Amino acid sequence: FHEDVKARGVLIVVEGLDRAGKTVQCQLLLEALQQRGHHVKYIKFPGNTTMKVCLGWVLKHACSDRNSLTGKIINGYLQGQAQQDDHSIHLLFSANRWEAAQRIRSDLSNGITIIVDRYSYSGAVYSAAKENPDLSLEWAWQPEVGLPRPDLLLFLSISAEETAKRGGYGEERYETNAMQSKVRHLFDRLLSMNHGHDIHLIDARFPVDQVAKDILNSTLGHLSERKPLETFAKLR
Ligand code: 2DT
Repeated sequence: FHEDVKARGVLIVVEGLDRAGKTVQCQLLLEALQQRGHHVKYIKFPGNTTMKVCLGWVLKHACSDRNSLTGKIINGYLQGQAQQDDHSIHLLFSANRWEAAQRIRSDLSNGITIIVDRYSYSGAVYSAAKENPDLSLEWAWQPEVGLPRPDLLLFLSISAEETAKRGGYGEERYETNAMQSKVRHLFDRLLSMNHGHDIHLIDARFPVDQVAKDILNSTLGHLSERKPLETFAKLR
């Protein structure tokens, strides 16, 4: 007896430094997949921040709860309006993902593919980049263990120097050269520890259209995902 189970959606995460082009590329990927008849959603973490890029588009498509408790606190922190202990804010960023986890699972099981703009990888590396001696990358990863693990991680690869050339950073807490260089280094370390993961490095120095093409090519091969959704494990 062969039950005709509806294929689940695919969990796609887009990561990279500030100004690597994540949000624009998420938008282009969403449109390209929709044109091919896929049911696709876009979500972004943290769920409640000032949307600098294509504001209207993000507001229309983002389904994460912009008024969640953690979202509001995170927003105030990123804008420099409130100070937070490094560990405490770290756990709130993680809680912001846990708030969405059930929704992600149910959407995927209903056949909806989800494009996620930043996820646990940003969560771990931005906190570890603060170089607080009590907040290692391993410590920072721990609260992510058990969250849905993406089927595909698209890492928009670009150096901190090159992102700086894309225009002055805004007002947000982490938008400095020194911070971005540490973040880049830690992304490399974290990705190298995620053994067995389907990571695609996308050269984000190219023009938008070229990057979009590379992303679509990397994605198309993953759209018939049928293995069960996995969860994040401890770092090895
Ligand atoms: P955007 O500029 O993409 O809105 O990101 N960050 C993000 C963390 O420190 N921890 C996290 O868990 C996540 C998802 C990266 C806002 C900033 O928040 C940082 C940049």
